[in-house]
Amino acid sequence: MARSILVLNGPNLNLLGTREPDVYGATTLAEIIAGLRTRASEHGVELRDIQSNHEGELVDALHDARDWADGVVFNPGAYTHTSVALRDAISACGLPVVETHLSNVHAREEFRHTSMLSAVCLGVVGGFGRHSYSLALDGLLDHLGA
Ligand code: CA2
Repeated sequence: MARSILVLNGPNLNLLGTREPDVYGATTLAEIIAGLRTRASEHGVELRDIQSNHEGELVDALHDARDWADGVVFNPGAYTHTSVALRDAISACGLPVVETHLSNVHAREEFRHTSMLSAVCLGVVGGFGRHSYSLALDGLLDHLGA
């Protein structure tokens, strides 16, 4: 059966490529998603993407993904450091989730050094800019045997 992957992005990531290119790069989210979709299709994998600035919508997206996705590449943005609700949703959905960050959060402010989510994720990728997403996708595809 064909595999499907959700690429989920949290708050402010819709601004990628338009502001703070020194921190987050000059590539837009749409360009990142297009590259991931091409890579996924080479493996016969369908890729859907959702971006939301709202914690509850991200929770809903994880719940809905139970019905159709085999895994999730997830950049939770700042909710990484605060959200028990997203941690519970990741646990509850039972899907392999790769926590993905553009920046190396451990090289930044101390409040970014803690993730509420890493312990319930399959793995964590960060620090490679837009390439973090393709590394996360590759890891997930390998995990799924796709
Ligand atoms: O490095 C990452 O991917 C982060 O998840 C990005 C979050 C930050 O709060 C996390 O600590 C690490 C922030 C996303 C903000 O995205 C912007 C993009 C362009 C311009 C401004 C913000």
